[in-house]
Amino acid sequence: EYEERLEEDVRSHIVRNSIHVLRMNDRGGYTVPAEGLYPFQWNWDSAIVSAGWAVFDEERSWEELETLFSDQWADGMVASINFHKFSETYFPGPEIWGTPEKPSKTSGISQPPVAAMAARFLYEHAEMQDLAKEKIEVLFPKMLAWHRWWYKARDPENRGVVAILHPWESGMDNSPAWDEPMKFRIDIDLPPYVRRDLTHVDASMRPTKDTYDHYLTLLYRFKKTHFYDPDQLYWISPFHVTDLCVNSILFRANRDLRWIALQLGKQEEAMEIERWLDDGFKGFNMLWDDQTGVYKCQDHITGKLANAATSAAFLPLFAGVASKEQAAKLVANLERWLSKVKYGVPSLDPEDPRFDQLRYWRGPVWLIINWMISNGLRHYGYEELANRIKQDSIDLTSKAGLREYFDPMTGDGCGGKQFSWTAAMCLAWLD
Ligand code: 9WN
Repeated sequence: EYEERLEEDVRSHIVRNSIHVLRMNDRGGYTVPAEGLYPFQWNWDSAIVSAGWAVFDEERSWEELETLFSDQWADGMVASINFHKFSETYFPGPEIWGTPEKPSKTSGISQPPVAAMAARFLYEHAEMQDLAKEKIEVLFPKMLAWHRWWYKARDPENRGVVAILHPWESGMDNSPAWDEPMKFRIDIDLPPYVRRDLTHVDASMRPTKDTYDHYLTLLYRFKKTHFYDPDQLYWISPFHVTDLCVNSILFRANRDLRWIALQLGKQEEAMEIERWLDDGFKGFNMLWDDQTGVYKCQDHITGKLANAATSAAFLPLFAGVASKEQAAKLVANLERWLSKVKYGVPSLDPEDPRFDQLRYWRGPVWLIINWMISNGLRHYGYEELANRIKQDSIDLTSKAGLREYFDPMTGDGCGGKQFSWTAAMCLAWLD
């Protein structure tokens, strides 16, 4: 009984601390992912964080999404980063991105489209229902325009699945799934640069210099292409990948957007979204690797599936796009992975020789991914496994606090501290 009380005390402390972290990272209408390390508004962070705000301040939670869409591009894109206020603590900032406005308001690429999922969450949990209705009506056409952008700018060949043109677009920046597609040549005239991330976080946890050179080669090439003209980037990018994270989130977000459309009586729009879902089912079939029983990202340039199984392999469960048979195979793999680590879900198969328990997206655990996988497992009827992942997430945050990500072997916290999306997950999922 004493232990139970102790556990309760720890959790109520975490809930209070999570509220404190969101308030501390609030910059007025938007929340930064972490003080210093990430001083701007990041796209998918912000959408996830709005669900955290919803638990204790509904008005503020809608404001988070409104601010995210305030710098939406004319063609519908919502950029990966919105630079509302000046900061020198992050590289590359607005002066490097150099998107058309002066000074640049945003980066020139996008990030996983979580917003429609978040908007549905806010709407369904709303106590202030009139406010929710008013807000969602304004947000709906903006979210629809963003989803349309994904298909127009990132799937002009109508494959049913969209491409990412930069690892930063996936949100899983340093994934081993990009090792092969990142083998293009670095520009020889790449301007010298100073990384700022290494002043905040140990180099062993971050991408290498060679990886950064590749990131920047892409950035400068895109900038040279009529300032990130999305209609051209698809055809000129040397990095061209069908990513499971973006596509699973887009598929799930399409379901939620369709649900919202029907709430608002928008039949025609709902049918348009329905077609994306139908095509998505077909597109995902290309990403299934039957031999190993997992989904894989695909290099669109060579047509090959990635030679790495990452935690994104399980996200089609969250999308609800996997068949029952595929789900059973995914679960068998997930169980094997979990038997090799103390805390799930590692971001790479622990038996992969590249597995690195500390380095960005090459081994560590992220709570937002745990939430998506656990949610997907529940949907397919794997309650026990879903609970194990939830319990691991509770144990990790009880032990290490609100860190950016966690070591799957020791449970130690890694990367940034007082991290907004981890706080949001503690409020919206774990409490
Ligand atoms: C680049 C903010 C972001 C997350 C990404 C994560 C990391 C940025 C970086 O931080 O990416 O966008 O500089 O490393 O990989 O998922 O949105 O938390």
